[in-house]
Amino acid sequence: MVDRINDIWGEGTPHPRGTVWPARVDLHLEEGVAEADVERWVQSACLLCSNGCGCDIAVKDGRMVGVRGRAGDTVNHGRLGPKGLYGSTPWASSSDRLTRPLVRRDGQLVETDWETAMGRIVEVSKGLLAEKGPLSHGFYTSGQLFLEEYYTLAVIGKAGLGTPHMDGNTRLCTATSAAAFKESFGADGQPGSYTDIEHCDAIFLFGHNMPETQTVLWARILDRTRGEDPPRIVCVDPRHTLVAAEAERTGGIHLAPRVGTNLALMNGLTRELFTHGWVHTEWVEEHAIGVDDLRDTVAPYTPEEVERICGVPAADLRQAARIFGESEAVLSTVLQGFYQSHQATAASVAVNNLHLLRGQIGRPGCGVLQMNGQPTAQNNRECGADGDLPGFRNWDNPTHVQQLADLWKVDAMTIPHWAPPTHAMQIMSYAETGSIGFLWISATNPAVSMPESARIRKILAGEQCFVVVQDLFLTETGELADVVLPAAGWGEKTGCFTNVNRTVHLSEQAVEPPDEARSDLDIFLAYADAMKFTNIEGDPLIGWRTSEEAFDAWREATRGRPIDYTGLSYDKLRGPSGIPWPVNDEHPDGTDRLYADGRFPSDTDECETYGHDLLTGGAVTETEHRAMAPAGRAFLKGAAYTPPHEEPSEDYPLRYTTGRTVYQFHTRTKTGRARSLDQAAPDAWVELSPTDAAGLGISEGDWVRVESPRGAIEVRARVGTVMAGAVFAPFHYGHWDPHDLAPDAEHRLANELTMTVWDPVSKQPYFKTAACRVTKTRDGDGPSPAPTTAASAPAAPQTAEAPAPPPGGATSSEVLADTPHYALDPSSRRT
Ligand SMILES: Nc1nc2c(c(=O)[nH]1)N[C@H]1C(S)=C(S)[C@@H](COP(=O)(O)OP(=O)(O)OC[C@H]3O[C@@H](n4cnc5c(=O)[nH]c(N)nc54)[C@H](O)[C@@H]3O)O[C@H]1N2
Ligand SMILES: Nc1nc2c(c(=O)[nH]1)N[C@H]1C(S)=C(S)[C@@H](COP(=O)(O)OP(=O)(O)OC[C@H]3O[C@@H](n4cnc5c(=O)[nH]c(N)nc54)[C@H](O)[C@@H]3O)O[C@H]1N2
Ligand code: SF4
Ligand SMILES: [Mo]
Repeated sequence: MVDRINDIWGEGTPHPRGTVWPARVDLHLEEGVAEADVERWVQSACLLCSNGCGCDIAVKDGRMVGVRGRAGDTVNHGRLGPKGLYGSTPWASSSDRLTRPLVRRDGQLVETDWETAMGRIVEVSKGLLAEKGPLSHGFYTSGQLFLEEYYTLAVIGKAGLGTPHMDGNTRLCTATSAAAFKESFGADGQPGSYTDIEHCDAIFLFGHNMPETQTVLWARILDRTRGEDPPRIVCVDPRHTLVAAEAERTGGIHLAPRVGTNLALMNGLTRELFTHGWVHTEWVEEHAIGVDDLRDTVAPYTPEEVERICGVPAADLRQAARIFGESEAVLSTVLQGFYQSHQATAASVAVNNLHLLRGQIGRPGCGVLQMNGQPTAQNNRECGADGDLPGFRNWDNPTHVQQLADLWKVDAMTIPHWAPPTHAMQIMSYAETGSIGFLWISATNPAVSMPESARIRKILAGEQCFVVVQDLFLTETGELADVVLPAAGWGEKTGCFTNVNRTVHLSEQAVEPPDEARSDLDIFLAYADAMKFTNIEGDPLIGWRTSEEAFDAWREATRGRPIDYTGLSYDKLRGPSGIPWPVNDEHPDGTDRLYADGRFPSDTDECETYGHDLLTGGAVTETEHRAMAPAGRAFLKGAAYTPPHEEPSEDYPLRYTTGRTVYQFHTRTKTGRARSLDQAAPDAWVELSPTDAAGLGISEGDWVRVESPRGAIEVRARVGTVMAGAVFAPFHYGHWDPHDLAPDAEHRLANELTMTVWDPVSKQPYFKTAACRVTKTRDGDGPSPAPTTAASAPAAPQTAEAPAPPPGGATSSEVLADTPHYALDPSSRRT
C-alpha cells in the first residue's frame, strides 16, 4: 500500500530526455479489502481533476472499494495521486447521500417521489414558457458531468427551449483557456501533448500550482527534472510553491508578480523576445498575423517598468526571457493564477504569443497547455452546455447554425444565436431580478464556489426565481433550492470524458446508484419527455435513450469540425485507453499534437469566433475578420496593462487571492468524506507572509479576521510562503463540516470576500484579485490546520525533497461514515 498523503508524487522513475515515461501502478483498496477479494475491475478514469488519469474501479459486494491506475493508459502510465487514490470512491457509500427527491413545502424541503418532483419542475417550466417565453429559463451546469449528459442538455436548451441562458461552472474554471485558444488559433483545442514533457528543455508554469493540482502530471515532470539532461523550470506565482522550489533547483527562476499584474509581466517577457532577436521571423511571417501591432503594444514594458508594476526584479525578468528565447523546445502551462486574475484572456493569449513568436508550436516539446481544471470541463466546451455551440461552431456564423438545425431537424431560428450566449455571472444577475424565473443547477455548488457569496445566497434563496439543484448530496446550494434531485455519480453511470490534452476515456458503470438516485442523463431525458420537445417532423427531439446512443449522436455533431470524434466508439474506447481527438479516417488512432503543419482553424468560415479586442472585449465583426484574410494563420494579439479593479488602499492595504490545497477538491463533497484527505486539511486558514504577520502582530495559528468591502472570514493564520503584501485563502470550506457544524464554519468561506467582476473577453470572474485587511482576533492554541507539505507549508525554508508530514497524517481512506455529516436544516433558506 502506498501513502500518497505524505508521499504525494510517489516513487520517482527518472528517465532521459526523449524516452518513454516508465509505468508505475498505484493501487488503493479500502481498509480490510485485499486484492484477492475484489470481484470485478471496471474501466474508468479519475474524475477529480483535468488530468484524467486512467484507472480501474474495484468492486466488491456491489460497492466501489478502491481504484488502481491503468499501466497502459497514455495519460498516467498507471499512477494516481492523493485525491484519485483516496477520494474517488468513499463518498459513494456515505450515509448522507441524497437518495430521494426533495421539494420545498411551506418553507421546508421534504422528501418526495420522482413523479411529484419532476411534476413540479415541469409545471413551473411550462407556466413560465407560456407566460414569458424561453428567456425565463436558465441552466447552470458543471465541468464534472459526462459528455453525453452535456450534449443532451445542450440540445434541450438550444433546440427544445431555445434559451441562450446556459452556462457551466466552467465559466469559473476554464473559460479563459477556451477564449485564449479562440483568440490565437481560431478555435478551442489544446495544441500540445503531455508527451511534450519528454522532449522539452524548459517548462514555464504561469499561475499554475501543478504539484498540488495535477499531481500525476507533476510526477511526470519530476521524472524529467530529476533525470539526465533535465529541463529548466520557470514559475510565475506570488507564492513560493513547489514549482518555485523546482525552478530554483533546476537553474530556472521564480517570478513572483504582485497579485493582479500578470499582463505587465507578460508584456515585458514579449518585449524581451523582440529586443534580443529571439523571434523566428520567417515562421511568423508565414504562419501568423499581427506582429507589428504586438511589437508596438509591448514596447513600453521595459524590465524596469515591469519591476515597478509587478515588483519582479528586472534582472529576473531578463533571465526568464532568456530561458524562453534560447531554449529549443519550451512547454508552457497556464492556469488559475492567470485565468482568474485581472486581464485574464490578454495574459493567457500572451503565452500563446510567446510560442508563436518563437515558432514553437506543433513540434515535440513545444506544447502550450492552456490547462483545464475540472475533469470534464473540456466536454462542456465541446458539447455546448456552456452556451457555445456544439462542435466548436461559431454562433455568429449562419452556416454553422444551419448545420446544427439540419442535424437536430429544427428551425434554425429556434437555436439562440442572435446574441452571444449568456455567461454564468450574467445568468445570476438575471436570476437576481427574476427575469430568469427558472434556474436549473446541476453538479456544482455555487453557494460556495461563486464570488461574493452573500449575494449568491440571496439570489438562490429569494422567491423571484425557482431553483432546481441536482447533486449527490444536499449541499450549501441544495439547501436553498425549491426542488433537489438525487443524482448518480461517477462509477454509478456510464459515459465519456476528455482531459486537458484532448484525451478521451470511457468510464463504465461499476455499481448501482443508491435507492432512487438517477443518472443526470436519465434526469434530463425525463424532463425532455415530460416537456414533449419535438423536431419539425413531429418526432421526439432527443432520439436517444442510452449513453452509448447519446455518444453516437454527439459523434455526428463533430463531423467535419476541428474536434472530430467520428473515429471513436464505445468499443474503441474499451481497447487501449486514452485516445486524443481528432480521431477520424485520417487519424484512426487519434492525434497527439495539433498544428504540426502550422495551419490553424482561423479562416472566417471555419473559426469558432471572429475574436475580440483583448482590452475591452469589443467583438470583431465578420467583415473585419474577413478583411484580415487569416488564411490558416494564427493571430498575435496584445493589450496594454491596466491596474486591477480593486487596488490596496488605506482601509484595505493587502491583496487577497484564493486557490487550492492538494488534499481537497473544491467544495469537498467528495474529498471531505474521505478520512485521510479530510484529516490532512480539515479546516480553513489564510496564508500571510512573515513580514506582514510580524507587522500585524500575528503568529502561526492565531485567529484572524480577513475583511474586504464585501464580507469577512475568521480563520487561523499560517505564516507561509506567500509574497509580502498578499494574502492567500483556500476556497474549499463552506459551512458543511464532516466533524460537526463548527461555530466558525459560517465564517470561513473564502468567497465572502471576492467580487462580482469578470474578464471582458472570457467573462471568467476574478477570484484572484481583491483588496483586504487582516486583524488578529485572538491567540491560537497551536499551528493552523493548513497542510505542511506543499505551498501552504510554514515559512521556514521549503525544499522539494523533504516536505514535512501533514497534521494528523493518517492514511486510512475509509469514508467518514458514522460521524454526523450534515447538520441538515432543510427549513433554512439562508440569506
Ligand atoms: N488538489 C486539488 N487539485 C485540483 C483542484 C482542487 O480543488 N484541488 N481543482 C481542479 C480545478 S477545477 C482547477 S481549475 C485546477 C486549478 O489549479 P491551479 O490553477 O494550479 O490552482 P489554484 O490554487 O487555484 O491557483 C494556482 C496558483 O495561482 C497563484 N496565484 C494567485 N494569484 C495570482 C496572480 O495574480 N498571478 C499569478 N501568476 N498567480 C497567482 C496561487 O498562488 C496558486 O498557487 O486544479 C484542479 N486540480
Ligand atoms: N475563491 C475561489 N472560488 C473558486 C475558485 C477559486 O480558485 N477561488 N475556483 C473556481 C473553479 S476553477 C471551479 S472549477 C469551481 C468549482 O466549484 P463547484 O463546481 O461548486 O465545486 P464542486 O465541489 O466540485 O461542486 C460539484 C458538485 O457536483 C456534485 N457532483 C459530483 N458528481 C456529480 C454528478 O455526476 N452528478 C451531479 N448531479 N452532481 C455531481 C458534487 O457533489 C458537488 O456538489 O470553483 C470556483 N470557485
Ligand atoms: S492527477 Fe487528477 S486525474 Fe490524476 S489521480 Fe490525481 S486527481 Fe485524479
Ligand atoms: Mo476549475
